[in-house]
Amino acid sequence: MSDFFPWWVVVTHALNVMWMLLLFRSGIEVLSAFPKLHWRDDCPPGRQWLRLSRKQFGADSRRPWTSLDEEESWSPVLALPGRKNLGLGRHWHFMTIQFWILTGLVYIVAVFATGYWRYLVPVHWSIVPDSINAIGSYLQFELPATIPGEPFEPAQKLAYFVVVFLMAPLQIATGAAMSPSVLARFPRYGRIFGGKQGARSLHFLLMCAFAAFIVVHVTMVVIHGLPKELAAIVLGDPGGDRRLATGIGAAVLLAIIVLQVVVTWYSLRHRRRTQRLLGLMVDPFERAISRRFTSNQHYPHTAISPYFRVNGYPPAGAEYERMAADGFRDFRLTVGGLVAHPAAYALADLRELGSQRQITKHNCIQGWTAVAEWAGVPLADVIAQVEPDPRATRVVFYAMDDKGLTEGEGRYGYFYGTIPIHLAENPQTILALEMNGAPLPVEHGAPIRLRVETQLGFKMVKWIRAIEFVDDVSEIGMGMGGWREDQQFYANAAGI
Ligand SMILES: Nc1nc2c(c(=O)[nH]1)N[C@H]1C(S)=C(S)[C@@H](COP(=O)(O)O)O[C@H]1N2
Ligand SMILES: [Mo]
Repeated sequence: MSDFFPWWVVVTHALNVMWMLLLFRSGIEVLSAFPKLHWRDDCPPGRQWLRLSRKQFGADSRRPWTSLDEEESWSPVLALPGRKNLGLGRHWHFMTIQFWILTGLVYIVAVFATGYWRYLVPVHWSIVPDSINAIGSYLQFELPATIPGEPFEPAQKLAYFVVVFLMAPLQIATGAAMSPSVLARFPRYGRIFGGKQGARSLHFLLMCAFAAFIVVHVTMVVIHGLPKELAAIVLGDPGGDRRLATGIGAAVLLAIIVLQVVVTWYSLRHRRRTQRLLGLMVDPFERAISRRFTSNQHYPHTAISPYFRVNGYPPAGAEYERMAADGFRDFRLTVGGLVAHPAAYALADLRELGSQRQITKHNCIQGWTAVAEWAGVPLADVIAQVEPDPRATRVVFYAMDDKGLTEGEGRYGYFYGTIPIHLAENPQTILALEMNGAPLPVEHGAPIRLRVETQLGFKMVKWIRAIEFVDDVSEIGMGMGGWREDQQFYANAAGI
């Protein structure tokens, strides 16, 4: 094998092609859920810097809309799996990222262990003028000379350096800066990239840069003489049998494309099974960070967003309207299940139990964010009063909105959500009764909504009517631990 194309470069390249395709396509699926890019974490409607959707919603829209209306259905050719499957797209993204990072680590270790790094890491600023000269040569349809004793010309070396040592780590760092658990625990880390939306925009731009690099990279390989380069890449030997090399290269590419088709088809055809299978790999990872990180958010009043999107239409029906009209005077929140002291609380009882105020950032799974001040009862205070049985592992929140009536799209049933006990005891987990200093508005969950500040928004059930402590959620709804998990195949762990 040649010194310049050792076998591990070849193998990590093949794996990387597969991972990158999965990451691009699942990332595009995630983008389709909120096909807009902002620089500010307020995400003012209509003020995005990029909109990949024809639909327009304004803050002053006359017709009520919720953020799920902004979601687009993109083709399974482009997106994995396509057709409004954010939950599954995220599963694929988070499954693949683990393998992509692992492959990258193996590559980096090999690069340094073998001394190959000398071909990738420029050690002198002269690489910059040399690269400009090399690009000049290409523009005159000439191939620039490689650096003496090295396989690459200067522009090539610089590009590889930027991709491997700058873009890849930045892509991982901006990815982490979108996790609500990470942002809740380390708000300062989020600020490095200009907040969640800054990280999201950079993550998108880096994806475009990766795509551009791949196009140029492949074009260059073709320009440099495809059969020879293929022999060098596939067989690790530029002098090897070119027909064999072309055959193997084509077979590997075909296998990768077939795999894309199969996983896309399978994901669309067997959504529940895909959710469960990928969940086995993704959930433990998500759970680990949700468990370890407690929310430590204290935004100033000036950070409060002028506009806070709504997700989910309010409960339909006369009963709810009547309660809302008299300020929920007769409303009772029932708390029961595996507890020593089941209770029914009027709003005034809850207010007496305890009170806490917090200014925090909301992270909807679709991608938008907004900051508000919430006030209410720490869930820990309710727990202290009802005394859950040691068998109780999860808390269920039952809501008053029947999604079959309010949303359609073939989905049905009352909204509900569950969280593990340790999240319920998180210091910033509260039953919110107020938003921005006023009683909770109807669209944001009146009279009571949950705030779990390390989690994605879909966990924070609005319009709560009852709370139950349980040891098992498999008998509730479709058994996946929440309405969006049941109906939209979201992961139950929502820390990223
Ligand atoms: N009962 C109920 N709670 C819900 C939802 C819903 O549709 N019904 N949507 C969830 C989602 S996906 C998000 S992002 C937040 C949105 O909260 P907001 O409408 O106050 O912005 O509420 C969550 N809680
Ligand atoms: Mo959401």
